[in-house]
Amino acid sequence: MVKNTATQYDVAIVGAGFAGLYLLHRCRQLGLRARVWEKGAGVGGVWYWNRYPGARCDVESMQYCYQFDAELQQEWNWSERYSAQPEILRYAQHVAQRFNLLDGIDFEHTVKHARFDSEQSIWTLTGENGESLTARYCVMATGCLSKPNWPAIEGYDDFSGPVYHTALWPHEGVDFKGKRVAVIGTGSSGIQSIPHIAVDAEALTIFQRTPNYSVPAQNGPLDPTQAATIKANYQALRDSASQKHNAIDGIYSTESALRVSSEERSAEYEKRWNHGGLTFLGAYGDILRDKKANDTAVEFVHEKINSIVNDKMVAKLLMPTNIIGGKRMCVDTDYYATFNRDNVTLIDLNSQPIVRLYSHGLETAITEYLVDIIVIATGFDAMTGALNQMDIRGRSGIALNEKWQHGPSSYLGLAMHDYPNLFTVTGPGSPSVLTNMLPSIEHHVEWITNCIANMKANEHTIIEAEASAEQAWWEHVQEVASVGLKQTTNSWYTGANIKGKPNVFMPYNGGFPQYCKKCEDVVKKDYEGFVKT
Ligand code: N01
Repeated sequence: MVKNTATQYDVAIVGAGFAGLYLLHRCRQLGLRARVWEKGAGVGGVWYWNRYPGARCDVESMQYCYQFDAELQQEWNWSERYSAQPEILRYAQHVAQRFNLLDGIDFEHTVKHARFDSEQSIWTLTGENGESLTARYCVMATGCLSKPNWPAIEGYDDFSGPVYHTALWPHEGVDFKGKRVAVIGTGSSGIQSIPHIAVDAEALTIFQRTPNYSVPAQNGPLDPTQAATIKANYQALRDSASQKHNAIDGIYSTESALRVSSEERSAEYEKRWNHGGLTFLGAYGDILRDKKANDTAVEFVHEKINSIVNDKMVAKLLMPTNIIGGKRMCVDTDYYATFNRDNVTLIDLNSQPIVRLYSHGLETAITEYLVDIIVIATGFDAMTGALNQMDIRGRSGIALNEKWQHGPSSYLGLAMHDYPNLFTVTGPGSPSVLTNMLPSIEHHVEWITNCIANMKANEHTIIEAEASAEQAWWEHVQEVASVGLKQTTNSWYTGANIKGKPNVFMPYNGGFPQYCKKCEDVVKKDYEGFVKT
């Protein structure tokens, strides 16, 4: 018999990652009754699932954490400049406990359908387990990178060894000692895991389709004096970050790479390479605007790869030829140096595509590779994947994935016309993945919960984005995306990594400050672009 535990809540929240946790806390602070459904058996979202060796954040720990609670900010101590996954997961677990959130979450609850009943103005979530949850509002806190992308390779069932996706890593870990391992994919997940697997495995073969740009993290223990200095004036760091295009504090030059001498430019790139991290691209203001400026950064990174990797044929294969910063740049520890190890081999899939998996390994167009373990590091169906895999139906009963069949559209990345009382945290059309996710999440959570509280206070029951507002915003998202070089590269930002996915630049590239200002203006004008009843 199907168990029906239908209960009336103000807010149904899907996902218990950083967005879902803060949503639940904020709802409770505002006196809203909320319930979270989470697919995993614990909190942490992306940090719950992505447990592969070497997984760590590419935004510095002192910035990649919540700022909504001053005491939490002061009491938590990060051990490294860039935290590793286990520590970030412990932080999420700490937050859940500290704010007594666990009793508001149903774990191992995967949403199958979400339906809006126009007559009663109620959302009903139905789980894969047959349970249901009803609420006036529904907030999708399902993450931008949460639906793993499995490459369409023949023969998964034929392979006799284990196959692990980096985004679905076993909790007990994987023992690579004495094993022959294949890694498919050289994005951030591959680039972070490869140096670790190489140390343990007997032999590691890396199957690369496209090389990626990676800069060293220059990670290390977090200097306690530096952490104390930040904590003494945390707000200044947060305020400064909120004024940055990507919501990450750092030094970003507005100068042109082409207006300085090549010696000066090299010195600047060298300084940033040695400093480590994503702010490498902040060396000049036109790297992502002008191809010639971009070429100067490309040349520098190519030279670095060439200087690190001993085998010059391998070095050449590792040099990306597309623009730098088109795809999300990777931040690594010892990635390029790993190719100097005797037990590591790089295979270029352009010259020998994978044909199939067979019982003892991988077969390419040229030969067979005997392996014991296969690691799939092929990324995600980003931004829309997690939403589209649920059957979400709004006022007129049209499924969201049908509305989005030619690409997503939204109003502010927060709401969609025809889906009243439904909100998305860091949805397509918001800065999300182009920013530090934590401040973007906090911004959305506060905007959404304030909106719901405002609705209740004014005795409204329905809020829905106007079709015209959604269209105008989406045109703006595309207009902003068309400026500069970023959209010229095929990437998961554009959906190009998923076969058949519409090619649309999904995140908002107008910058975090401009975006926040727009959201603030909408509220000031009594939720301009929304209809409330
Ligand atoms: O995924 P990706 P990811 N056969 O899509 C290759 C975040 N993240 O999981 O470029 C063979 O970047 C594909 O090749 P190609 C971060 O935002 C953050 O690594 O399509 N290869 C590519 O090399 C990041 O950007 C951290 O030709 C195939 C790779 O697989 C995002 O997640 C850590 C293939 C996929 O790279 C995604 O990163 C990890 C096929 N059929 C992730 N299909 C941090 O540092 C795909 N590939 C916080």
